[in-house]
Amino acid sequence: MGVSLLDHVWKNEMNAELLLGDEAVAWGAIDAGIAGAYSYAGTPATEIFETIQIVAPSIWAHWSANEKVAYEEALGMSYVGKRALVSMKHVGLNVAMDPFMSSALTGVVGGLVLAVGDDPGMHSSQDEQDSRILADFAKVPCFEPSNQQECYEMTRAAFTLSESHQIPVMVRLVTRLAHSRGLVKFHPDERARSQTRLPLPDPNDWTLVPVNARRRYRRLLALQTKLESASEASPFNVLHLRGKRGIICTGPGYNYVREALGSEMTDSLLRIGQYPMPTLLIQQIVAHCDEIIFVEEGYPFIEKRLRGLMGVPGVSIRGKLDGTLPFDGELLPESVSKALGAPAAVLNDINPIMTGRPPQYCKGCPHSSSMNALVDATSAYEEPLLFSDIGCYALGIMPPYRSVHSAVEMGASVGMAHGASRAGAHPVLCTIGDSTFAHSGMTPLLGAVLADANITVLILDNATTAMTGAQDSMATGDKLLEMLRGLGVKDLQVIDPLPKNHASSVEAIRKAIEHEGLSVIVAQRPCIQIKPRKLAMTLPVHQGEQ
Ligand SMILES: Cc1ncc(C[n+]2csc(CCOP(=O)(O)OP(=O)(O)O)c2C)c(N)n1
Repeated sequence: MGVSLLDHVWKNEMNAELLLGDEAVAWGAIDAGIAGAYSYAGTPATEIFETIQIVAPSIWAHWSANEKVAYEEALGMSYVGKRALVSMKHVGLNVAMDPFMSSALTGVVGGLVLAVGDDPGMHSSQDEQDSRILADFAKVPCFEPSNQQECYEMTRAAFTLSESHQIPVMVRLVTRLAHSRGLVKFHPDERARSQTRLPLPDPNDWTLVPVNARRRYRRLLALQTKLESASEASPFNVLHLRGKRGIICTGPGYNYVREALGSEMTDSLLRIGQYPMPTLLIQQIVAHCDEIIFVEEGYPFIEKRLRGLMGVPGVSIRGKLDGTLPFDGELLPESVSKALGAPAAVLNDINPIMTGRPPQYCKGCPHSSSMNALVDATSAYEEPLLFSDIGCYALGIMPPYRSVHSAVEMGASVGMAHGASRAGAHPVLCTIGDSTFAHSGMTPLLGAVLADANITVLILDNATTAMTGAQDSMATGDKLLEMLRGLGVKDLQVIDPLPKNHASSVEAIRKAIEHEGLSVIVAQRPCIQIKPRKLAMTLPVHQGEQ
């Protein structure tokens, strides 16, 4: 991510910049007057937070330990009447679901906007999810931009809606939009908002003991009609009644429809950018048409609702559920063109000159030495179990290492190792990075310490969150060793994962395996990418910004 010279030229001449979707969300939040930004890194949402960190130093923006903590910190800021943005990738919202759900009941004071980056096609994720469903599940409104300008506008609108209805609001974007650039015009009229502070709320509204929670849940339910009216009237939900074929599209799907059919489109079109779903608009297009095609990025969220169990008599409903569009992966211009019976989209013929290259450790990566030591230390055993986690080290699944047997979700390795050892497996080892350990490895380790589980935990401390672009890590160096001792770890060794230390690293791992009970080894050596990244982060600050 960076602020290019070109961006500055645009901004100076037209009060506009060429921005990534992520950057546009960040600017929308800055211009809405946030006092704080909270996040834990995760593609494709990382640059939202990083932009705020770089361009707006007066806004509180420090990485949080994980997404749940990020959400709670943002909620605390909202409680005292200031606006806050919290951003994360889709699986991060799984981690933050608990405070997210409860915050729909407490409500908010200062506007609270949750920006979520979904990753259809799994460019950089362990699964595919559609966060609109989680907004619906929590009964909170959601905005879904189609382009970078809307990323900016909708983020601002989300803050207004959040404060006027005292409810958290989601902005959902997808990788294709988060990581591509478009021209964004600014209108920074609300920035002074961060100076003002709204009055504190009634503690009874925020203390979710059953008697209060029931009352607050009824309030949330009563709010739904108002939120639906806001969607019906939203400038982001646009209906054009024309031909008897109707298209209902959302997010970048709208761009592909426009590209396939051109601006002289004869079909009826409903473009949805604000939820809860605008039922009346949907009813109108369905009553007008005898065929509806859904072009949604993600799950067939609206399509499924409309189809229900029985369908709509007299109206053919097409989309992902009948195979008109593929269920998995991203929408593509060519699949949308095909679904609409339009000429195939012209594709940039770039693929033939790009050679496929499997991911691999960087030259000199300390994880590579750790994995080599792990392989040699366990080679004498018939069936060593090598659980791992999410981070660069998961590349140990590749040859020549083959030293990763699982990478399920952040923090899973320690608990899985503990579970497997209880079933009698031996030896059981796990590898986990320093950032992942801080995110969600400490609590399972606490359980393993208390039970003295017969496992070896190898913490690969490269002093950063390398996989997502080298963000700061909270559990590194001596601090990490102190934390481990504080958690009660007794058998603790430190190794320096360099090729020249291979023999002593192997010896340390063997010793840990032979130790009856829990052993922890910390492999301490900074990621070789840290230095270039830190330089890139010192890019010039946007002119005239806070
Ligand atoms: C819940 C969740 N949040 C964020 C991510 C994105 N992510 C993948 S790995 C990772 C952390 C990697 O850091 P670390 O464990 O220190 O390993 P490294 O890459 O530095 O080797 C992050 C933030 C994710 N996959 N899941």
